Amino acid sequence: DFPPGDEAYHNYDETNAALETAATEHPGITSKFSIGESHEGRDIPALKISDNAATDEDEPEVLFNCNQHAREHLTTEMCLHIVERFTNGHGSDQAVTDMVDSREIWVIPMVNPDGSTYDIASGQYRGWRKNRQDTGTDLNRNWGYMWGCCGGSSDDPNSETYRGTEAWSAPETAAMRDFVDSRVVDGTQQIKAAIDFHTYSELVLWPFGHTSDDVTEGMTQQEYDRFERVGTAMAADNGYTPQQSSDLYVTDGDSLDWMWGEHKILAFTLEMYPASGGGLDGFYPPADVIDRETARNDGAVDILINEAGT
Ligand code: 0X9
Ligand code: CA
Ligand code: CA
Ligand code: ZN
Repeated sequence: DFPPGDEAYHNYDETNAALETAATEHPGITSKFSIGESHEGRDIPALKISDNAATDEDEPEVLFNCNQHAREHLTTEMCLHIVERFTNGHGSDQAVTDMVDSREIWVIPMVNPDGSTYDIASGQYRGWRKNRQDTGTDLNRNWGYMWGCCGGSSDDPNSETYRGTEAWSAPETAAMRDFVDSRVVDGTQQIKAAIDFHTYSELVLWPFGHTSDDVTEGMTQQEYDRFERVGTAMAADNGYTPQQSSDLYVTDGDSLDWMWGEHKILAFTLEMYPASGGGLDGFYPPADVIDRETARNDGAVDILINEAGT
C-alpha cells in the first residue's frame, strides 16, 4: 500500500469505495459502472454525474480520466476531487449545480488499476509507469490513431514507452475506446470535451502529438486556434504553461490524438504538480499537497465544461 505519510492517497479499493460512497449519497445525480476489466481482471470504475443520471439526456458530455500512468497517483486524487466537488456541491454551490444540471460528466479515476496497485504493493514506490501485461505496455502509446507512426513510441517491450504489439493490445485502452465509442448516439459523438490528467510539469497540452505541425490532416487552422484559445485560458487560471503536446516531445498513439483525430473531442492533457525537479520523486509529492493541487484545477475544469456547450 502507500508508504507511511501518504495514506491519504487512494489505492484501488479506496478509489472504488469513494465512488460507491458518492453514488450512494447522491443517487439522483450519479451512476456508477465499469467500463471493462484490466489485464489482471480489475474492473475499471467510472461515475456519471448529471441531473437525472439514470437517463441519457440530450446534454453536452464531458470526460475526465486519470491515472493512465501507474505512478501518477496525484491524478487519481484529481478525478476523485472532481467527483466530490460536483456531487457535494450540487444543490449548495450555484455554479456547480448549473454545470451538473446542464452537462453529463463522466469521471474515470483509475484507467490503469493494475499498474497503480503494483506501484505501491511493496510499501515502497516502484516508479512504475506502464500496465502489467507481460513487460508492460505504455497505455499512452497504445491508442489507435496513427499508432506507432512517427517515432513517438518504442517497439522494445522493455522501453518505458513501449507501444504494445498492436493498437489497443492493452485491455485498458480498449475499454476506454469502447466507452468513448459507445457515446456516439445517432451518429453524433456526445462527448464534446475531455481532460486526460497526468503528472508532472504543470502543462496544458493539446493535439496533435504525432507531428510538430500545428495544422495537418485532421486539424484545421480554425480548430487549432480553438485549442490554443481554450488551453491558454485554462493555463491562465491554474498557472500552468500552455502548448501543443508535440512541443513537449512527439508521441504517437496517445489518448489526445485519438480523442481528437477519431472523435473530434476537444481533448487536453493536463500535466499536474510539480513544475519540475526530482526525476522520479516528482511523481510522489507528499499527501499534504493533494487538496491544494487538485483544487488548483477547479477553474480549468469549469472552463472546459462550459466550452463543451459551445
Ligand atoms: O508522455 C506522456 O504520455 C505524457 N507525459 S508523462 O510524463 N505523464 O508521461 C505526455 C503526453 C502528451 N503528448 C505529447 N507530449 N505528445
Ligand atoms: Ca442530466
Ligand atoms: Ca447524453
Ligand atoms: Zn503520464
